Amino acid sequence: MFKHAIVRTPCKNMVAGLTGAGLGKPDHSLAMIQHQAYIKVLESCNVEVTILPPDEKYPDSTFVEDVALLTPHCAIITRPGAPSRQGETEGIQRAITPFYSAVEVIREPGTIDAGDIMMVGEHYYIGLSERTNPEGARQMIQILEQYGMSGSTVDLKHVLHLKTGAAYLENNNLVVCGEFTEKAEFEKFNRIVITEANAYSANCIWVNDRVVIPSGFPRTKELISSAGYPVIETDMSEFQKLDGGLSCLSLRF
Ligand code: CIR
Repeated sequence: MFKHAIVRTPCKNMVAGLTGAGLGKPDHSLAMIQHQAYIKVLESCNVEVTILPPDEKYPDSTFVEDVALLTPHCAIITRPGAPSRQGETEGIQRAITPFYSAVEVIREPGTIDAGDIMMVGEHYYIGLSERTNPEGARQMIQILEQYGMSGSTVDLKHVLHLKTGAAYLENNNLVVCGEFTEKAEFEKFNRIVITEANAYSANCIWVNDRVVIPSGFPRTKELISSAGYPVIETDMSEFQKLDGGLSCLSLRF
């Protein structure tokens, strides 16, 4: 179960965020409304949410998930693959200090975005992507092993991050889309397959036995409800314009 979450308020400069989505610029005022609703959703799942202030220096800084991996045993500060995001780690390191005494860091030349890391119990799947290089993954696995956990890599072809197309919902249930539907390493899971038309909703989050999905995907809602979860929908349109999914907006631990 998660007790805490950390989020960062979107900055006005989010309009300059990285994106390949081709959906236009996000509207900051609407993003603020959606972000506040997202926080309420997390609170309704019984997590205490720490809200960090906007950081105009970093347009993508609302996507806090990428800059740290928060495990039950230690926190690991990542080294984001996009140079424009590397400075985001400083603020996150400060924010996690009250919660963690064991804090590790990924070092150059390793790069890793935690959007590429999916937790399945004590094992962590790490996508090798344009953001996460083999050295970043190697350092991450070494740190996980030091604390009694484990990790393995997954090659990615098309998606930005591993969690763009896969989400673990606990109880052996795994949401998969696109290239993840056929991966041998995921065959052992009870796979909930999302079609390409609904691909954005494959990035959903399990929070204390509920599943939060983006609004506008009735088929995904149906599939996840049928697997036995109460589903909560929340509007994500402005974050989608920056390639950001539901998981990217929070660190849950
Ligand atoms: C980026 O390209 O880094 C941001 N615009 C979106 C990050 C999304 N994060 C995630 O999928 N974990």
